[in-house]
Amino acid sequence: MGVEENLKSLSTKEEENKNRNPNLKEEGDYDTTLPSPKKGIMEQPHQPEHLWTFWFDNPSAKSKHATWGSSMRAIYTFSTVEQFWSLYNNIHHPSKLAVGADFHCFKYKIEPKWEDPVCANGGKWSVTFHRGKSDRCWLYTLLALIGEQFRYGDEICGAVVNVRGRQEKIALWTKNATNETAQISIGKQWKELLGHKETIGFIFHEDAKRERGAKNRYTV
Ligand code: MGP
Repeated sequence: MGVEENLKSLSTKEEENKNRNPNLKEEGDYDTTLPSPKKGIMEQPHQPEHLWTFWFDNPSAKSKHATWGSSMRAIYTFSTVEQFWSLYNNIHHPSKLAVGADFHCFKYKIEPKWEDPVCANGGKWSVTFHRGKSDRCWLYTLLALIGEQFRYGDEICGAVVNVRGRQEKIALWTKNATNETAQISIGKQWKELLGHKETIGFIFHEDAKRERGAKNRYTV
């Protein structure tokens, strides 16, 4: 199945879920409806290749003096596309998250930190949006991850959206920053999936650790 078709079939599920509960994204709403199985047919859950974990860093728990990441928590690990949709439909999307929040979706057992041994030699591609404008691209990024859309899928660690006062930033973290072929392929494919026309840049974590505002090593 091609990228577009795959996204479409996953997006259709989102539409179906919205139709089931049109008030879904209101504060305090929890969708408890589940798809009713057809009589006599056991529906097999769709198993992604990897388990994925959502992580959240709560801005109200952040203090200027706290160590970076000390308030970051793994909130849910999911193993099926159905579980993904139930979670996705019951959590706030970036436009509704509080300023300062960081929301991550990483492969199970990879922590969204430079210090994680799998991330340590990696880097990230990022795209910046005006505040309130990243919801669609965040969803497309999640669908591309769990739908294993990337040709260099093994290179992917996960994705994060940082919600800030004036902007939202989505970053795609990868494992081996020096593997230029893989990074360029991932960057190009990600832009294509998002329908993003502007140039995006890739920063090595090693550089980000040394200085804030590190320079892009690759651009596509
Ligand atoms: P950032 O969030 O990657 O940069 O890191 P940005 O987007 O320029 O800043 P923001 O204010 O919009 O969040 C910001 C700072 O957070 C870094 O300079 C580090 O001090 C700290 N930091 C970020 N990350 C991803 C890590 C990490 O993985 N490990 C540690 N120890 N510190 C980090």
